[in-house]
Amino acid sequence: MSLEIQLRDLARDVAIEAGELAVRRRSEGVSIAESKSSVADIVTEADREVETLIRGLLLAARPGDGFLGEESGHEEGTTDVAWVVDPIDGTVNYAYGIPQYAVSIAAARGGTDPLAWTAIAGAVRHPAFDETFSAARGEGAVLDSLDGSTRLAVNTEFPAGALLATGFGYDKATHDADIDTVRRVMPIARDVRRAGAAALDFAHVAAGRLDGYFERGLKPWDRAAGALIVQEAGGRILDLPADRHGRIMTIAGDAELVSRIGDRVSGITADE
Ligand code: LIP
Repeated sequence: MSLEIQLRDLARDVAIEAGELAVRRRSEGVSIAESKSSVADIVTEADREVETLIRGLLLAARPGDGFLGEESGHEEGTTDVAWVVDPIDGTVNYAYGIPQYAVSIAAARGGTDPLAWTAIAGAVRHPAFDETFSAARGEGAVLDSLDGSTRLAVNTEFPAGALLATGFGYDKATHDADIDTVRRVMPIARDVRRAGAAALDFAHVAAGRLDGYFERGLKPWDRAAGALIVQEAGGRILDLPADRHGRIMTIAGDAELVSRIGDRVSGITADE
């Protein structure tokens, strides 16, 4: 069994166990531990507890691996594998009781700078729906659910326009620019969804439930697993240069659609 498949299976198993803890804590009531970049950017006690569980399980299975978690930061390892983890992606949904949140776990390679890492395996667990999306580089992407295991493929045909997802950052100062981006992209969309969890947006693009996704300012843990799953489902990930707020635009989906969205976001295509 290849290393990529071993890492995928480990990520999947740990994400399932972590998701069960997140669901239990949600049913017991959620407490906000603190705000981070802004009063809207919250972390719950469950975020921290779930990340601690994930870290413990991964490093027990693979001592010496590196770790980058949204809540605990970066710890360099002694192997050439590092884990990139968002314990609860969609934290605001989780805090409000909206069942659109995911556990995102990716295994990456690439030295000491997390921004240079390349994901080689990953899993996105949607515990409220009992769905696990996963991929190993070069091995395709799959969805495991009550319906069994299904290979994933991005949509390539959208005659009525593309069903797109996007998201907005916690910094209110960036919202005008984000709304302007949506306006630029709308001529090629049939509609837009804003579900509040990047990892699920990527996973749903890979599963063909969305045609494309774009968002500025994603963190490595928001995107590491989901972007690989899109790529292994035949899609493309395009990163555009940072805007005046220092936020890179990430676009996911069928290669031709991604290029069209990128042209509009960049202002290359005039508004119709
Ligand atoms: C969230 C992302 C979402 C984005 C939110 C936030 P978090 O991550 O998944 O796509 O729009 O602003 O960044 O904070 O829930 O881990």
